[in-house]
Amino acid sequence: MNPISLLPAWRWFGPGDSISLEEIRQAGAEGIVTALHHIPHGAVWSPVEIGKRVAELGKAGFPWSVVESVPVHESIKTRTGDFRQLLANYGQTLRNLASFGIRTVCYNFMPVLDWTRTQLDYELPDHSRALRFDRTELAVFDMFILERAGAEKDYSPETIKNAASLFRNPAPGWLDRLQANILMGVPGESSATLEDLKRSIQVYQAIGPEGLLENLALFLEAVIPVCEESDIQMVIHPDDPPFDILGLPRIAGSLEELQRLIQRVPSPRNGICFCSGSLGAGSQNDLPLILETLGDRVHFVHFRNVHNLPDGSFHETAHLGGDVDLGQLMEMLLRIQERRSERIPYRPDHGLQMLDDLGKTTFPGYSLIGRMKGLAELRGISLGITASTRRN
Ligand code: DNO
Repeated sequence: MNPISLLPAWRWFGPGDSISLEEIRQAGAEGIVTALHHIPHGAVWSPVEIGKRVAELGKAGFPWSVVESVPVHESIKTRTGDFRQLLANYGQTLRNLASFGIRTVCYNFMPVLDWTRTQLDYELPDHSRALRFDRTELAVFDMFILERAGAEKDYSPETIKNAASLFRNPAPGWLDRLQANILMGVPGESSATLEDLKRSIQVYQAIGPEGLLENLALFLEAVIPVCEESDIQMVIHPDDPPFDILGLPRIAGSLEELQRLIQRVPSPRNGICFCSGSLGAGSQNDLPLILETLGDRVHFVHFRNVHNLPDGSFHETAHLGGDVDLGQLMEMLLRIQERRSERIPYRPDHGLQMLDDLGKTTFPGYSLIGRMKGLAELRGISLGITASTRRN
């Protein structure tokens, strides 16, 4: 095995991030994952704006390893309005990024909401805090706040009973918090409103999973030729959570769905961001099998861990503390990387809020110390694997 580790990277939200590039350097990262969050979804990222970010990172000694994300505008996902212009804009953004040597672009194709959690400060036994997705709490939101027609069909009688009793006797402020948590977007970007969500649910119900896959394929067919010309690798982030919620269709949450997407648009530029936390929250998913089957498509990795409950609820855990065996995945990824001429970038995705960060306001999932701990552990695992392979 080639004794070179994957490329340890760190998600930085730009100049508004309370964590500095210098701190990220001290945390052990070699590359940066970032996006131009201040540019409205759908607008072209100009060479001037991209250049400013490249220069800022360069000054701190970092390459811009991955763009996460160039967001896909809702009108592209729904194929409505000025989607043709938006597709042209996306292509132009990719060309502009490529002109700065940026080669990997992450995106997701989740309707309206990016990742969804019901609680952002779930206390673990050691008093650190984690993000959590609770099915009963989702049912409270779905049935009693969103008041989605037919929502009760998605929950067991027991969940409905528990949700009704939670809704009748909520802790002060809890219902508002629940709503804000579910509607929350990417840190530093605006949240969806309840009205947006209601409207979108109707639109997406008419589109359905087949229609959404078709819209994704049409998006890729428009941008992949640009990627081929400009040497860009697109990577789709899996749906998080990787199953249907709130009546919204999901199309990238399992091996079968990812395979279907690749069969539909076979160009090697149609790649995957392997997120162990998102895929790991699906009981249908065998993560080593996904990597074994689709490893050649993986060009970016999120290492994160979760603990799953039988009803589909889960909470995030320390990187080495959950149901997913990150050591095994790291070993497989090192083998996949051997077949490549380039290192695969990875980042410690989400960390627990812990130690000194408990007293601070941090972006949910993106505090410094929990991620630093995760990164240190991941680098150690990688080194352990490569050292032992060298010996054998
Ligand atoms: C959550 C992240 C996601 C991810 C996007 C990619 O913490 O993993 O927000 O960046 O879904 O487009």
